[in-house]
Amino acid sequence: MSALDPVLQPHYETVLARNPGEQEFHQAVLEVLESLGPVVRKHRHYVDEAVIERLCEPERQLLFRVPWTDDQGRVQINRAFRVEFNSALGPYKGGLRFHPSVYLGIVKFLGFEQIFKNALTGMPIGGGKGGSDFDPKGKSDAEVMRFCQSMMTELYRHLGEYTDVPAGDIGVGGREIGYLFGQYKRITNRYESGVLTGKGLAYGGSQVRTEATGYGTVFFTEEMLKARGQSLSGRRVVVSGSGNVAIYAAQKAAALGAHVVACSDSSGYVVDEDGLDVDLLKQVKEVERQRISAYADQRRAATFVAGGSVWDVRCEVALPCATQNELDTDAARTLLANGVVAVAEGANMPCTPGATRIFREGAVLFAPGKAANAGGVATSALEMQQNASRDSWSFAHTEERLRDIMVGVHERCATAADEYGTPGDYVSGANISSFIQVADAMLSLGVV
Ligand code: NDP
Ligand code: 2IT
Repeated sequence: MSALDPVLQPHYETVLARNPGEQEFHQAVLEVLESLGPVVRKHRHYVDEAVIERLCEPERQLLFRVPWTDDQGRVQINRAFRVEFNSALGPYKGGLRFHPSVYLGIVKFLGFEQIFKNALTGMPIGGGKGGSDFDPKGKSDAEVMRFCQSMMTELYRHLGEYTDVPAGDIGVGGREIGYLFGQYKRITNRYESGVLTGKGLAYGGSQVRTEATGYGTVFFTEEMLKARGQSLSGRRVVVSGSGNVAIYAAQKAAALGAHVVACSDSSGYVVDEDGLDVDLLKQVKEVERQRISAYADQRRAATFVAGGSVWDVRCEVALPCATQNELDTDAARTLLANGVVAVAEGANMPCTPGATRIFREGAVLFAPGKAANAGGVATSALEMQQNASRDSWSFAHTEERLRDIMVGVHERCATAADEYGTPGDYVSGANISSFIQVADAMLSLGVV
């Protein structure tokens, strides 16, 4: 594992100085820059032509007020963001997150990651991210709708199928995308299907988009194991989170013969030694919008543990699918002691830098989020393709495309890691392969 190359040190310091207090953004930048030593030693022009500085500064950052009225008739004010980070490869593409923790530093870290993730998919999409500190928990459908409509009333002027194409992320699923699309259509008087992805199947959504991030994470995990002559079949798996990514990661891992025994939310975790009942999990989380404890209430084999860490549950394959920095060094040591062989980040940056180091040094197969969870945005790009051609594909065909894309992401990471002297290291492979692609495109476009 490489430390920061001295040539790149001043660039990192500039990022710290220009973006004070944005710890998650600093962390995401440092992880990429730490991988780039061998690249800039071989290709000095990336430094000389200021590609690193350009990449670390978003092309555009939007920050605006979202006023809305709650069910009691009180006016509420939230803050919303859209960071349009890099459009060298295509229109800005990336999700919207609604969570009380959202601030500019989180949106920037996510937007920065998205540039590289999107490049890894091989699809023509640039990187962006957005969101709000609005908390959808405990809000009525009508409140969520009024918030989404108000947010889009400002955001619409910055979007377009050739400009910027949001989708979901934490707290933003099919319901929110529907309200956002409805308002966009109303304001613009255009049925511009390709302006948002993650749409419902009834109005231009793609098969497999709902499942894509979780499925893709598992496909990537299978590829890593396959490269070592192993497979997921019969493996004990723990997933963190119990939202969109976690549910479909659990579903696909089980379909491939794994034994998925635990998942979590921010209040605790559930252990189910009979194997998670994914249909029940979907009912509890997607239909009833309940807490994970309600799953245990409805299933005798399951136990809910309030608080605590889901990573205390023994497993061979760990799939962190909740949020950033949820898996720390203590958890990594526990997983290693319990015999973990593979960790794949379904979430964005869920492992702290210390945890990542422990896995990489411990010879655990480790897939960084920008590779492992790229299936979601890749299927968004497939949704855009279908919208552009006014077509809709079958589930089987779309899933096959997703599988091929994840095999391609794995291949790109593995090849770059080999070429730059870090074989088997998917972190450096992902960062190097995507950096070179984006940097070359930027240089071709001139100083813009
Ligand atoms: P959801 O909102 O559907 O689910 C999020 C899950 O993570 C919930 O179980 C939630 O628990 C838990 N969680 C969220 N914040 C915290 C926190 N601060 N502490 C502990 N648990 C938390 O989101 P998604 O499943 O869509 O997203 C999960 C992760 O995957 C995120 O990192 C996202 O950026 C990433 N991702 C999502 C993609 C997508 O297509 N949706 C694509 C690629 C990556 P609780 O309900 O208690 O808050
Ligand atoms: O982090 C991510 O890749 C997403 N939230 C999905 C982005 C998208 O545009 O589908």
